[in-house]
Amino acid sequence: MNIQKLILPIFSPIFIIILISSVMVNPLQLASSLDPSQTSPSRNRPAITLNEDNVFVLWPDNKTSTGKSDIFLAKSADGGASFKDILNLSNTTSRSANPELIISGANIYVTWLEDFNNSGNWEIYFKASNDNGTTFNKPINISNNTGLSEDPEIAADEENVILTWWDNSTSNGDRHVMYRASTDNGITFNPIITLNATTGITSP
Ligand SMILES: [Ca+2]
Ligand SMILES: [Ca+2]
Repeated sequence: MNIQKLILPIFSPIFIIILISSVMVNPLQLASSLDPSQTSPSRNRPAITLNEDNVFVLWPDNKTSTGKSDIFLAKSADGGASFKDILNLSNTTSRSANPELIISGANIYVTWLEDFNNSGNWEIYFKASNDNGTTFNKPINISNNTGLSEDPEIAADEENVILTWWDNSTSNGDRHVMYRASTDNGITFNPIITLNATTGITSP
């Protein structure tokens, strides 16, 4: 067999064009892949936390009157033996997804993604309870920008609450890790800090 005949087609212009086309990212596929409802199904799962006998389970559900998902919370006060008082925490006519929660003393902190006004602009929403989940404060739009905000994570300690998420709202459209902190149990939040992986920490 003539090995040269086999090698030459690999370097032919047609083969190279096919190769480049196969590795290029289709812009439509990229846009689709940034839709949290499509790319993060594994993240769109129930979340759970507990404090002594209090167990909280959080999940997204589209069995709503609008057919658009909301974030529901179930609380058990007997170590998970029984649950009652299922609360609809988002209660919006747009999609609500990817919930996370954390407990710190009598404070329950919840974050999720909200398809703001069904616009495709996903935002990081936050809601706090300061009475062990009996009542919740009004939701806060933590990201509040026109970029795609997704994958929120939350942590808390005493009166401090911190949130991080991905966001592409910067001028060049790059995705950055965003950070926002509260020092009063989630009542108010400091300005957003953008964590830039290439130049260090910058504030918008
Ligand atoms: Ca909703
Ligand atoms: Ca946003």
